[in-house]
Amino acid sequence: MTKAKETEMAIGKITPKQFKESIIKHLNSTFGTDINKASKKAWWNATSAALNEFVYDRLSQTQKTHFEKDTRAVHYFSLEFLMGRLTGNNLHNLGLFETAKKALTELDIDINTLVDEEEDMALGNGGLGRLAACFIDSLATMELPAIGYGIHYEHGLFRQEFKDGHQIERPDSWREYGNPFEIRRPESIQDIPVYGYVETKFNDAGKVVKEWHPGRIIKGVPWDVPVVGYSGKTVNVLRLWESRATNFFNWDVFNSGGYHDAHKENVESETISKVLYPNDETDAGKELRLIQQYFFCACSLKDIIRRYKRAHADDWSNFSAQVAVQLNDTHPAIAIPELMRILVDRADMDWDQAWKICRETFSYTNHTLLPEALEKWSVRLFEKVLPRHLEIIYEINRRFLESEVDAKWPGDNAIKSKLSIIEEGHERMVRMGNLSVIGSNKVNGVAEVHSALVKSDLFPEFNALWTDKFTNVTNGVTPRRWLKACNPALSKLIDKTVGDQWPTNQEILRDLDKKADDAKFQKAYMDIKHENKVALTKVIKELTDVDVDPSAIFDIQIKRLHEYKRQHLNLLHIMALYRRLLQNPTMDMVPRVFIFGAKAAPGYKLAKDIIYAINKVADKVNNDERIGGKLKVVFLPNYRVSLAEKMIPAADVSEQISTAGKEASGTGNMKLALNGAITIGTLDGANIEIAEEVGEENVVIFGLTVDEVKALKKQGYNPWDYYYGNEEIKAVLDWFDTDYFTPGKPGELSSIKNSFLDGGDPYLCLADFESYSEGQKEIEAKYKDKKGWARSAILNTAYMGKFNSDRSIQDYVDRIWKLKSCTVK
Ligand code: 26V
Repeated sequence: MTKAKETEMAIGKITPKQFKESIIKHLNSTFGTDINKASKKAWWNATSAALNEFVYDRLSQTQKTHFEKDTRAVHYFSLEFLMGRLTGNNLHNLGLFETAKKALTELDIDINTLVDEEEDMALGNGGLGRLAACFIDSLATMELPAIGYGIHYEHGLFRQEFKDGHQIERPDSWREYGNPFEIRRPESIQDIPVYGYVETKFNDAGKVVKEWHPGRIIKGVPWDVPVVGYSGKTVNVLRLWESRATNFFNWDVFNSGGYHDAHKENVESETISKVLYPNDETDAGKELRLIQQYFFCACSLKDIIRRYKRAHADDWSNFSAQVAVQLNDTHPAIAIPELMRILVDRADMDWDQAWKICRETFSYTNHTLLPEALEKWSVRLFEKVLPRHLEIIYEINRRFLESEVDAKWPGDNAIKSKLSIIEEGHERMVRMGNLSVIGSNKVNGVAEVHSALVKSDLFPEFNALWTDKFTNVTNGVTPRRWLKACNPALSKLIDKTVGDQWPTNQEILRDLDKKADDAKFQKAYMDIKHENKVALTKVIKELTDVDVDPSAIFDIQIKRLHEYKRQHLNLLHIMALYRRLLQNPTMDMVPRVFIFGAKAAPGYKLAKDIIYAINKVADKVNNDERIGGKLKVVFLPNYRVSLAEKMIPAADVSEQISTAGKEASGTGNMKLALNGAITIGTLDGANIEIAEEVGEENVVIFGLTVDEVKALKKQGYNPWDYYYGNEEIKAVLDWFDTDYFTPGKPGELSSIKNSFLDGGDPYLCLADFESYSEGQKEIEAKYKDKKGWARSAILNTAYMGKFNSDRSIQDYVDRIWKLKSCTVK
């Protein structure tokens, strides 16, 4: 019998009673407590330990099989992995959730309370990091050999609190009391050089060689987080690097009396993996961020090469056949010159051969077109931190411009300066996007429209040079976490209706369309939605002390706070509704609760002002008896994966209202639609593909298209025209200048009005307002038709198969990685 079969049987056979005994055993002998005095944390730890017995078994079996078969693998390099909680997910993926639930019930413990003990692993900012987490779930589920590589941050994304409506950032200490889902691997520590200078020498054969004399060595300690595929056959790893000082003290400095200097260097080395950087516009901490990027890429490449050499010794000829590296945005682009350095300086390979290997190894995913988000590093900083890499980048650039660019556009200096990795200007900069494109085998965007814009607007000349390099892989989300685990009631109804195979074959959900008009099924589906809303109502009360009515429309906008995502357009419409209600208190309106969740980057002033404004409007609206509870507004603090899991199943309406051309894809849009929320959205990112899949009658599309946005900007957009041209817009904007929402403090919200008018309304909120407002009326009209709404909601769940991250991964496999699955015995 195969090991896999054995484990499957062991998992299948374990009874709640045995699981219960295992929990008690761990409570006693692993955590030194007992059932009478165990704390909540101890119960959670013991349950996790019982679960890990199965995880570790499959982990070692997976590693053994991959090693024996010497499989080609993909290495997903990402500065962010927004994993969320793992207990529930791992139980579900191993098929142990119901068993554990029963075991815990016998111990008088509610499994939902227990899993709430776990801190989120919030090692990411938002969409990009959560995508990486969905992708590694899919890779393991599809039995593909894969490793995620990233940083073991001590502090993840900050915890958000509100103080009088203002965002306050607090440190996130997710592993302060330990984390049962990570294993430290001191046997695989790496030493990483930084700073210093480069010496040019001649070797014995008279060839010029470069020797880098680093100024400091940092130790990289790996932590492995098991990634359990659905059904538990393959368990891959996410390997996260923690930085440590090489020696606890620099003894020479210490002995000569420089205790503080010696200590300082240690602290600096250990600072590297201390904290995740929030998306921010400030320059603060730039040097540390560059070192973070290099640190984890260098550790990971050494780790990959060590593994490769175990099977291939010093023969590099199979390297790119065995190793695919996916760069999650440009953050890990430094891996390209690092691999060149290893091959040319250390392995003594000639440049062309090394370059060929590099280009075959790397591929790059672009996740944004926003100019301010495109990474550039000053040459000066590069020279200080990574002097040898700068030289290598110059050489990559020289060869590229002199051969490839000049061959296509002879003598065209304008094109050369545009395609150069080095940007000339008052301060010379290294363009990480250009480096990524030049050093990669494939470049992809994350939704059809975005990938088209990557080609036409961001990299048109590169696309002319290498048409085949550019491709699209539309994002997806894992239905295991984002339907099965977070919405158990709906999942059970689906199991009953179309069978339980949909978590690995989401196309099966399509069969639900047969039930879309079935009154009994509609009732069952909408009853579940109602129960989920009741559950969220309790969360809202706990977090904000606001009472909301679960029979109102739950209208949800959850995502990072950014002007391009236009939470402030949502706010304008809320204020307009409020004003309409004040003018006509008997107005016929379906009660609506507008629910927000969003963190603003700590240095992003206007984003924080928008949070404050929403909170202040919420205070006023929620306590205004004149409007009879028809309108409520709540902003839930500390939006994160585990809170998303409670909000998404309860959503009726999904707000996806970015300015067309700005949201690369979005993935929250997919999660919400999958759980039966109707999208109100612009033709942007994956919204376009969602509308295609679920059908135009099951979404509400509004606003300018990408081409219309471009045309309007070209013609000269003037927000004042809308201010003077629309009485409602004018009244709402003028409201910001009064003290209506901030009693005694007029002007506190004026920065929002100013951004729309003097600020030029860069994201065209005023231009889209009317169309948005009409779209909201359409939502309301649809909602009034109970049967029509239920039908639309069901069809959203049914037709979201395309947005399963398994499909995305299959596209990567077919178009980019050329990877084969591997059955683990
Ligand atoms: C970065 C920055 C940094 C500077 C200040 C402004 C700013 C704004 C946005 C970003 C995001 C960078 C990359 C990113 O997270 N992109 C997101 O990737 C998701 C997964 O592909 C995708 O669904 C989102 O649409 C996209 O915004």
